[in-house]
Amino acid sequence: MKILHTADWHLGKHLGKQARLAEQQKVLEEITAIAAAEEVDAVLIAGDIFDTFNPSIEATALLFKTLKALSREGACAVVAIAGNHDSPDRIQAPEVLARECGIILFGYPYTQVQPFSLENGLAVRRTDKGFVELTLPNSDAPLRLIVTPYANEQRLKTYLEVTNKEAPLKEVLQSHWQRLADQYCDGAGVNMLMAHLFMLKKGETLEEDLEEEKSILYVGGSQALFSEMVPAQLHYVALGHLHRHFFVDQSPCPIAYSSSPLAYSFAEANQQKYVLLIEATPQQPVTCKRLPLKSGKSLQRVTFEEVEKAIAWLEAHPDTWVELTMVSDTYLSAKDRKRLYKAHKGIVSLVPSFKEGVLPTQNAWRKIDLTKDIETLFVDFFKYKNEQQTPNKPLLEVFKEVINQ
Ligand SMILES: [Mn+2]
Repeated sequence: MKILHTADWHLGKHLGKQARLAEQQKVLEEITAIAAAEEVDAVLIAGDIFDTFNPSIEATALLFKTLKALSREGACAVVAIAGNHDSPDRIQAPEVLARECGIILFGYPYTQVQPFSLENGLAVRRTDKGFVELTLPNSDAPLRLIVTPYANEQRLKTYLEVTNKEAPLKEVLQSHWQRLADQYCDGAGVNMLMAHLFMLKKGETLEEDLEEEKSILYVGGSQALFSEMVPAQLHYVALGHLHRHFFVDQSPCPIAYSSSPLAYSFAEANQQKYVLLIEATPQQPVTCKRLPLKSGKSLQRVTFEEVEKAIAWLEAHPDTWVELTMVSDTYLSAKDRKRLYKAHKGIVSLVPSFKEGVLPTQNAWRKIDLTKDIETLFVDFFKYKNEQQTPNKPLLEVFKEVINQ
């Protein structure tokens, strides 16, 4: 059987103030075309489907349209799980309608879907909390999926009914996965795990991106888990969370991050994005093919001293997102700012920087005015940390709530 693995779509995500929905639509069409051309039997979407808990109608419509297209009228099973950016309820709510198309949605690690079968032969026969066994129309062997959407440590332990709250998350998840694997994953089928979490090979660390990814790695106490926790019965582990493609380990089976379909921050500017195509047969090692994605604008960080040279570069590279740094020994005039913005529609941020010697350091220039009220300071900090994106209303409400306590 053929399985397509993708993750981290982040539908509705902005880069600074710039919307990416048009690019997202294009790249999802590209992924849908690949899935159709390869006639895959199942598509696994490993979390962070939306970028926020309250996605727009446009982002939601794009998701539903894409899931429907991927399912090819039920010829292909589509399984999607919630990531840390998703509202689990929102991901799971359309489940009853989705299953009519062979689409299965998991909001929580303890979600148990109801068995069903479609006329063409696609069926869910055995289910458990965080587990589903699929019968696929064009495959003799069943596909067993252990499914772990994102949840923070406390919730995960509550869901899994762990009585010892001090037990390390690693042990809790490992025994949960092992129990499901021992109960359902025998040699008669293809057995996989899909999860939204941070996993590494023991003894290895992330080589790069750490600064940019730190915020998503440690939020909610979801510390790194290790590949040694993966049950030996599995053929493949489809991960989401980190936006760069890599194989975490080849043991006990290939364990991979597929990558996000688009570069979503300047730290990802030079990453080739992929979907992964897995061919699997019971009791055989899988083969994994990386299929590079071509859609999406490139992201470029550039630095200039002269406004004229910057404008010439901008005009020569219209189809990119740009972080432009202008180095000068004086402030950038309003007139020059206007000319730069006029020369290019994709400037995400324009960073004024002083020549060395003019001011001691850039940090000195970026002085924080502590006379401002706490909410303004929070907004400034949030923008600084999130590429100039302003915090949304729900987040501000939570912030106020916390401050008031
Ligand atoms: Mn994530």
